[in-house]
Amino acid sequence: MIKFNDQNEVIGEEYNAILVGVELDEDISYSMEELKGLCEAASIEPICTMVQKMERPNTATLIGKGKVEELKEAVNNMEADLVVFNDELTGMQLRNLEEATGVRVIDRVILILDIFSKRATSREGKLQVELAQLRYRLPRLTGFGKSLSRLGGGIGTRGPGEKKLETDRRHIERRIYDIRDELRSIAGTRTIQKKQREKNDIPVVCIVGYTNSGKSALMNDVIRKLDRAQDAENKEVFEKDMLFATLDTYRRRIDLDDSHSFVLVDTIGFVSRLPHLLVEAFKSTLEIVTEADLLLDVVDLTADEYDMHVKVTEKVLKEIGAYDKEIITCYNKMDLLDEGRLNALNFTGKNSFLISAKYDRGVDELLEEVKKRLFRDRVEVRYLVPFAKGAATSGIRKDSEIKSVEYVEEGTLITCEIPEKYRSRYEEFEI
Ligand SMILES: Nc1nc2c(ncn2[C@@H]2O[C@H](COP(=O)(O)OP(=O)(O)OP(=O)(O)O)[C@@H](O)[C@H]2O)c(=O)[nH]1
Ligand SMILES: [Mg+2]
Repeated sequence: MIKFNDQNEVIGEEYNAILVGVELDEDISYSMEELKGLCEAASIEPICTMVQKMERPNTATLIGKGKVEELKEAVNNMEADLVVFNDELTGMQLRNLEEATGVRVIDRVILILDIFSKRATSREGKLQVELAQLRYRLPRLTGFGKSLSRLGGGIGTRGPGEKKLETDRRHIERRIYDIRDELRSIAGTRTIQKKQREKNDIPVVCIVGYTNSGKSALMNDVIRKLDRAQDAENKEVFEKDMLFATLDTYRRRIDLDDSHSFVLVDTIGFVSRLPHLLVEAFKSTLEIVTEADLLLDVVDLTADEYDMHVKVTEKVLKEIGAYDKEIITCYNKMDLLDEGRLNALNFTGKNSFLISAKYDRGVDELLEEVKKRLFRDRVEVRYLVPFAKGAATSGIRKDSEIKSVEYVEEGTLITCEIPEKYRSRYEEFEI
């Protein structure tokens, strides 16, 4: 028996779930394996898997009539209390399937949303997930309210009774409006922060990639290497062997040396069939990716389908409008591959690096390349600015990385590295 708390969230006991997938024209075995991983991340125990090959899904129940009967029997025989579909279900399909099986039915979208809602920590992250949940619920409200219907945003939430439907709909719409409002104001604050960053002109590097590939591990390795501050340890981010360990973006300033710094950003991981609603909701958090000077796509070499992971990442980057960025692919976890497999890999050029974020292998070479790309358009220039032109001196300080400053009779003598695009601003002082 599953217990709910006041908010209708599941407490205590795990669900025993039957996983169901529909195979149209592509092989879904990997996707079903991943669904198991997602279940585990949501404390759901997958007890059996059913796949139906078909040409066209059934409008009323997704799977065919016979398969529904089979599912019903399996639920009874195995005492399952949940059915998880790999495909997104319509409101009608959810209702019909719940009626037929007598247990709660959810789909991949609710499952991922549920994991996200449990893990989100920042105010913004929580609001974004809630927004996606509400937008999922709204078109599925109609027709619900039969005794068995328990459609909710999260796995543990129970749906409304028929009479409450209209009130619920209005309530949801109002809540969506309020959330959007608050998200806009959070985004506004971020624009101010962005302006400040631009003033300092520190380049931004975003770590992106499939979930569990080692993005946070890479971030932590770089922090350990280069952050000489006493509280470097406190700057490390959460890293764990589970799907969606990171749900917010984390920014850290990294000083490569005295005159080369950048902001390194750890982001949320991607997954195949990432619900579109969620990508939408996370667009503002991922906005930093679209503004980055360079992306590091971390790929887990030990994953059987890492090619597919690269493709999924490409697809999401396209969706958020960041695919035109410079990308370095970082093939990670090389420590887990034997010599033979490593030798078989043939990465040429400076667009792919073989690394181990955990054991700090290949990361120095990677950072060397990052440095080259970020600062390649900088030139070393010497300026002599008369004391009367104080504004130019502060302008140079703002726009460049200062190497040295000397005060001579004629004025201030500055040696600095300045981005090519700002050079002309101070042309008259160049010596
Ligand atoms: N053996 C080995 N394990 C690694 C390496 N890099 C990361 N890991 C492990 O892989 C797991 C996932 O690493 P994370 O850094 O949390 O992965 P992530 O990409 O941030 O994942 P999400 O935040 O969930 O998207 C952790 O258990 C890491 O310790 C590596 O180079 N070698
Ligand atoms: Mg992470």
